[in-house]
Amino acid sequence: MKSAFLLAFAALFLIAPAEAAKGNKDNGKAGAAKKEKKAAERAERAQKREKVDGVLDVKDKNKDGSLDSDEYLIGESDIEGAKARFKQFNKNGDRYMSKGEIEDSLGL
Ligand SMILES: [Ca+2]
Ligand SMILES: [Ca+2]
Repeated sequence: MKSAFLLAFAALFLIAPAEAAKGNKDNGKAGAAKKEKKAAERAERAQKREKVDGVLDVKDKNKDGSLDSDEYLIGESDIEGAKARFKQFNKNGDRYMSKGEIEDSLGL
């Protein structure tokens, strides 16, 4: 009776760490996948930010860090579409599409 108890007790100690290790491994995998996804999202956001910077670089003629509609519409082939986009991006409805507004609109 006593030995059976000891055996069960010993088995508990053998199984428990194995289960714990398995759990950690699974968590590790999920964690790594999550980290990878986050890294990919971060990279995508960084890429979008670079694009925003690029667009501002080209279009922000007076270098005030935001685009008025004239600046934004220069070089756009689809003026009506660009106007709609300007309205959509210009969240606070002033005359400027700020870098922050552009980034917000892109989910950055
Ligand atoms: Ca400007
Ligand atoms: Ca604005």
